[in-house]
Amino acid sequence: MENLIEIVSKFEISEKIADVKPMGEGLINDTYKVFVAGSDKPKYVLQRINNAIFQNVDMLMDNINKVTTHLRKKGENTLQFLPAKDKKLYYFDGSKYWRVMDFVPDSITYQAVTPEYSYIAGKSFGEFESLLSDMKEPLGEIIPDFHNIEFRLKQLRDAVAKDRVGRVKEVQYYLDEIFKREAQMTLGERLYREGKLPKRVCHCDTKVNNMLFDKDGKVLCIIDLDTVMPSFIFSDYGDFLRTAANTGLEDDPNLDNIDFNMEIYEAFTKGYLEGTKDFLLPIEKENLPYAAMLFPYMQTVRFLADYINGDTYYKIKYPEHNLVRTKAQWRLFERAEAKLFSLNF
Ligand code: GN1
Ligand code: MG
Repeated sequence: MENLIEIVSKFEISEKIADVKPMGEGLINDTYKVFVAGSDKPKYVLQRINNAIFQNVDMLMDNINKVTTHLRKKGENTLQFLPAKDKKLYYFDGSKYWRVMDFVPDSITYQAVTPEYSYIAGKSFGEFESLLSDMKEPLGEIIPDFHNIEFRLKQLRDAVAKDRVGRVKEVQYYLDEIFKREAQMTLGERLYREGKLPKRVCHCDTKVNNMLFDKDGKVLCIIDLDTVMPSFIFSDYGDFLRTAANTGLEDDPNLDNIDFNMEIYEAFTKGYLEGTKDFLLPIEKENLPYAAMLFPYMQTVRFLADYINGDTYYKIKYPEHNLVRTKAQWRLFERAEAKLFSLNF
């Protein structure tokens, strides 16, 4: 394993680095907290950027820099990255890419929220989109077609056709159920092609744990800005509910734990509509129930494709992990569908 203290020393930091410890639960990057001499609280966050997934690290950090600069100009709290000694916002050690940002002091993350916090989160993510709606400089599409469900279904079909590790036969039930819903679930892309649905600058990874709160429930900062890019607002609305309205875990092995919590859904929607009232179009508003169904659906497709491909994308903790995730996301989709389908279709 690389010497993490040495890596941190490649950045513009004057203090003496005392320790580096693992942090967080992300499925893509590796994250660590950095301690400096004389304090028992973390001072910085070190991240190894997964550059199999984020292949254009210059574009990645350039996007993030544009977003944080824009937010900071408006007086918002946002992530602060430190330059490396060569002034770049990342350090390349010859095989891996690293970045360092300030640790946001006295911040708390949650894996689950109450309706009250869900309302606050809805408002904050709505306002986040609103604050970014007047960005002049275009952002690069860091992962092309990231939330394009037609593309994700195509990737699933390709995975099935190759059946690289012989897993297709055991997941046929899920494949049938997924493709049965294809026409409804690709609605967003059709509306886009018809010119009825816009793309806006979105966060695109609005999981519950990507928001830092203070101890009084105020939102301190929205984090994990890697995927900020143009998308349908459905991305931010739907992906938050995918994690927040789930009464179980994203990878819950006990499907009985999983339900779609309508109280969280309603509180979040209320906050989101308030945060976006300046710009949200009727077509976007009308299709919010669709968005809440789309994200558990899309995540099922993505976990299942990765399982069939032999686990090449998401970090896994045990061999069946992506299958367990697939089943858990599908159960969440079914619950959301049962409660929301008639509101939209
Ligand atoms: C990934 O790395 P993390 O956990 O923030 C993924 C999201 C998925 C999520 C599923 C770049 O996010 O799109 O929704 O896992 N990020 C990328 O938990 O693929
Ligand atoms: Mg994340």
